[in-house]
Amino acid sequence: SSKAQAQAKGPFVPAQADYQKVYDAIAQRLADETDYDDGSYGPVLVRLAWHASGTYDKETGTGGSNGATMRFAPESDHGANAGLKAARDFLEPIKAQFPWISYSDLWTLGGACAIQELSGPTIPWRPGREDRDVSACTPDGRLPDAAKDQRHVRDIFSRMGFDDREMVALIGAHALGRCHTDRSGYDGPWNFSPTVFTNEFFRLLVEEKWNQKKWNGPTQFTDKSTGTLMMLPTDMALIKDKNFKKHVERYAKDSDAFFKEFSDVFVKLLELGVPFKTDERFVFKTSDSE
Ligand code: HIF
Repeated sequence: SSKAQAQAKGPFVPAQADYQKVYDAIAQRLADETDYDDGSYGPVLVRLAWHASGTYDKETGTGGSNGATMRFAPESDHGANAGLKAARDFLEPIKAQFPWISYSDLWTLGGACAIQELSGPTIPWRPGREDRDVSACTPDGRLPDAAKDQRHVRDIFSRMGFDDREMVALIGAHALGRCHTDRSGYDGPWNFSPTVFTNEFFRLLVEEKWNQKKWNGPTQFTDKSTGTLMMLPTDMALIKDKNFKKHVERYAKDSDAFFKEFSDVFVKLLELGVPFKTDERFVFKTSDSE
């Protein structure tokens, strides 16, 4: 029919199955490329998705994952983004394989995929971000400074539109990955399974005794039992502040509540400021369910 012909000639409109192919390609590359850090690029992909999104400012509507402006200096050179080239480069072969996907969709899909592949909750994901040019780069200073306290955590995350409960849920993602002295100056992982998404961050925060680390680096905290784990000053702020602490205690005891509330707030983070044309979110199958 003429309708079918018009559709055939029109631009390629990807469907859920096409995005699942992108998910599968990222998951496969995660499984293949184990010679990195603790054996997975997953944590740094989560960090890329978050730093792409966490520049959002609700007052001006600027920043957020739409645009993928971290491809460009000055944003790529902002101190907070040190080390994220590893994540951007990891995704380049995926972009080459699926040139129709925008970088901004790809980076956020990469974060959602990593969380799911590292045994975390399902992260329903929505397409529709469009890449923007260097003029859309956000100013330095929008991402949090780990050396600061609860006031700063509240300032930064309320600028994005999150409440206390959502802030605590989000920060549970520090169960994943580690700090690198050549990136942030901090050193070490938050728990013993940095490539598995768990509520361990919260359990350790309440159950361990955390002492200031004696070293020449920036102020960070270390667990009394083994001296091998770490907490940032902003992580410690979650137990210094009683409104934060009640959620830390709840998530430490109730992994299901953490998974559910984390998923909701991470979905919200990845969508901040994006002018979506569709309400439909896709739930991707993980590699072990296929
Ligand atoms: Fe992180 N975060 N984050 N973070 N982050 C680091 C690493 C990771 C903050 C600081 C740091 C979130 C919030 C905050 C991840 C994910 C998320 C590092 C170490 C620092 C300093 C970087 C390095 O040296 O490589 C601060 C101050 C935050 C606000 C309190 C989010 C909630 C937890 C939003 C989030 O999702 C991940 C994953 C990593 C590990 C990266 C890696 O390469 O392993």
